[in-house]
Amino acid sequence: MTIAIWCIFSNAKAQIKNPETDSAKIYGNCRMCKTKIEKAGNQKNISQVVWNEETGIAAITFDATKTSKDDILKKIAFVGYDSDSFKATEATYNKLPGCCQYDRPKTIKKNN
Ligand SMILES: [Cu+2]
Repeated sequence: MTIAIWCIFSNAKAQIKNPETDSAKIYGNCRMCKTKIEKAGNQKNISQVVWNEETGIAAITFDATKTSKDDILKKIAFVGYDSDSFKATEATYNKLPGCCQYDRPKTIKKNN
């Protein structure tokens, strides 16, 4: 299992041209979140996302001529996961399974 994942990872990475690497905080809880976050962010030969379930930090490798970190984070927000740059809609978040409904970052600062 571990070896299989490693192979997929190293293959995809090897095929990304003009690779740029970055990292981003993505909010999520569990292994299922990890699968969905990575599935949303990965594009063959274009981008590779590896999300750390414990830290919530995603390592992002991408072909800078074809996509950007923002594009990737947008795709991840689209399936329900907030990052520091993009927020999932309330409706998308509410559709996540209970175990995946992470504590959302508080971004709206209210002026009292
Ligand atoms: Cu989850």
